[in-house]
Amino acid sequence: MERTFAALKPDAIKRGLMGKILSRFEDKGYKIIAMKLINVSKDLASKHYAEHVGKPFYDSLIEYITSGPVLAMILEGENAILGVRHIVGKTNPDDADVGSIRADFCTVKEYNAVHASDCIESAKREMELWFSPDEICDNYKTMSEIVMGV
Ligand code: FUP
Repeated sequence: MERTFAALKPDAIKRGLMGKILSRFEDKGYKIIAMKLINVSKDLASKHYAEHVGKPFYDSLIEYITSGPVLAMILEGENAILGVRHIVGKTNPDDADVGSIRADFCTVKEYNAVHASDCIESAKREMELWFSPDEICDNYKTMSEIVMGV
């Protein structure tokens, strides 16, 4: 079992896509064990995107991620880090596979609706950055887990 961090960015919230995007994660079978709708501070935004400091798109990226609420979450499941990245699709919607969120809902990389951790280290760092341990609700079983007696 793996855990990963994902976030629906302000364009997804403003376009009313929360339900549609979340259903893709739920339909795949990932368990949502933490979630919150938050206004991202400049401090959190700069920590989250620290790897992009100095790049030409950095300032607009920070402006965008702080421009409205973000729905942050932790998803759990088998190979969740890679699996969620596949569902999300490549950074540029033009390169994303049809059927992925970014291909199906987005047209430009600057507004690509969703963030998902890209590796084990990023997932750990981002989960710890966005959530405190008491915000994690891993004390429930999904219906599949109950039926399978897990
Ligand atoms: P991803 O892991 O797919 O979210 O992509 P990156 O970490 O490379 O980039 C983070 C965000 O920066 C992207 F979601 C969109 C933005 N970005 C740009 O605006 N322009 C670029 O050339 C590259 C990324």
